[in-house]
Parts: sequence; C-alpha cells; structure tokens
Amino acid sequence: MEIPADMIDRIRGARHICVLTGAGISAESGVPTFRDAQTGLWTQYRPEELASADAFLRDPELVWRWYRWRRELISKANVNAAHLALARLEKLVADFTLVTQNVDGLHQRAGSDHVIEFHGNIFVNRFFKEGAEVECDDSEPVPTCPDCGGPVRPGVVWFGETIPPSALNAALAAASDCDFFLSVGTSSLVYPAAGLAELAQGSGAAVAEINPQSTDLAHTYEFAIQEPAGVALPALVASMVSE
Ligand code: BJW
Repeated sequence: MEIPADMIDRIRGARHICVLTGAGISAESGVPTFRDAQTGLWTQYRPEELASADAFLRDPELVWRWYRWRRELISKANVNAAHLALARLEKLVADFTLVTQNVDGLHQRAGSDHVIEFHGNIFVNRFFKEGAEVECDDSEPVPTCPDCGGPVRPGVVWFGETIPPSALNAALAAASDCDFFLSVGTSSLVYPAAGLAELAQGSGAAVAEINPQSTDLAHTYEFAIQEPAGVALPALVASMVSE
C-alpha cells in the first residue's frame, strides 16, 4: 500500500510527532480488542462490566479470572510489524512521543524506549484501596497483600478512575506541543485519551488516523488510512526512509 505523499511530507517536516495507540495495534498479535466482539469465555460480557471498581466489588473473582486470562494470552503473544515500525520511527524522529492506551507492554517488548502508559500495565498489582504497587502471590482467586490482607487488583485504569497524573500531564504536553499527531488502532470512544487528537489539532498539528474501520472522528482529521496497522505503519516508515 502507498501512504499519501502529502502525509509523508508533513511527517518528514514535523518537529515533534506524537502517536496514540489503542487495542487495534495489538490485534495482529492475537490480543483481542475491547469493542470488537469479545472472544471465547468472555463473549457474554462487555468491557464496562469487568473494567470498573464496581465490577470488582461485585465479583472480584470474576474480574481476576478475566485479567488472569488476558495476562496469559498477552504473555504468549508476539510483537507485530506495527509495534516494530513504531519502535523504528522513534529512532528516526528527533522529538517523538508514544502514548498507549494498551496495558500489554508490547511496545516496550518491540523496542520502543519511551512509552507513556495512559491506562496502566496489566502485569502490575496494586492495593485495591490505596492504589500503591504491591508484590504478592497473584495466583490466588482474589490475591491479597501478604502484610495487611487487603484485596489486590491489577494496576490498570478502570472506568471512572483518573489517569495517573504523570502519564496524563506528559500526554497533554506532547499533544499540545506536537506538529503531527497519529492515532492508531483506537475506536476513539474513551476519554480523556480520545480528546488528545483534538487538543493536538487545536494547537496547530495535522492529525492522521490508521484504522481499518473509520471512526466517528476520522472526518475531522487531515488524513485517514483505512488499513490494518501492521500494513500501514511499516509502509509509512519505509516511505520515510526512501528518497
Ligand atoms: C485495528 C486493527 C488493526 C482492529 N489495525 N486498527 C468525556 C465524555 C464522555 C465520557 C467521559 C468523558 N470523560 C470521561 C468519561 C468517562 C469514561 C469514558 O470515556 N467513557 C466512554 C466509554 C463514554 N472515561 C473514564 O472513566 C476515564 N477516566 C476519567 O475520565 O477520569 C476522570 C473522571 C473520574 C471520575 C469521574 C469522572 C471523570 C478512564 C477510562 C479508562 C478506560 N479503561 C479501559 C480498561 C483498561 C484496563 C484493561 O485493559 O482492562 O481502557 S476500557 C478500554 O477502552 C481500555 C482501552 O484502553 C480503552 C480504549 O479502547 P481502544 O483501545 O480504543 O479499543 P477498542 O476496542 O475500542 O477499539 C479498537 C480499534 O482498533 C477499533 O476501532 C478497530 O477498528 C481497530 N482495529 N484491528 C488497526 N489490525
């Protein structure tokens, strides 16, 4: 596939590129997205019914079963061509910021050095009440703190919870400073992440989306590439390095 020449010109001329990724970038690694149909055991649940403090209080064993299933799936997944292309892009551009909504750590495994984890990391454990990180045996149905016995939860950001301030501030600063913003593999339905593109655009950046299904916001962007990330991102990087 070919990336539009005017998009490549904008990227080549950019001083600071900010990329936002969502679950779609890991789809080609076999990690299910949230709003495409859930697979296997979890078809009967919507993410909103599992990814919230209310869901955890209602049925912590169920929520832990979901996270344990996903941890295992992610541990066995391999990085794909899209993750690798972004790791390469980081090295080609002087000022580059990668913000991911994903909790799977696949960007880091692909070699991206600076990743802002907007929604946390699935392999971290935290106290349910205070949120501090904790080491514990997480094979129990509902893991507990070895010292105080309090319940432990996965270190991710659920609906109704605030984004970790350092991640939020770094992402807001990058979106308002960049001159090219690229949104990859996200439905752009979940805020505040979905507002970053608008913030960038309002600050003068050109915005592009890569997604095989056009999103509701695509018509507001300068460029929309309806291709899988594993096809479009390697093509984009190849165009950048070719004369
Ligand atoms: C491909 C592909 C391929 C497929 N290549 N692409 C403003 C307006 C309205 C509501 C709100 C608002 N501000 C806040 C809210 C509330 C809420 C929210 O946004 N709700 C909406 C659903 C309406 N937001 C929050 O609660 C956030 N907190 C917050 O705002 O705090 C302030 C506050 C606190 C208290 C009170 C009030 C305000 C927190 C949001 C946390 C989201 N957490 C989750 C779970 C993380 C943990 C876990 O992994 O279990 O994050 S939900 C889930 O959605 C996950 C994702 O990161 C996030 C986004 O999903 P994503 O990545 O876009 O995936 P999908 O599945 O939606 O889309 C995949 C896309 O890939 C599709 O488009 C495919 O086409 C595409 N695709 N194959 C490229 N090969």
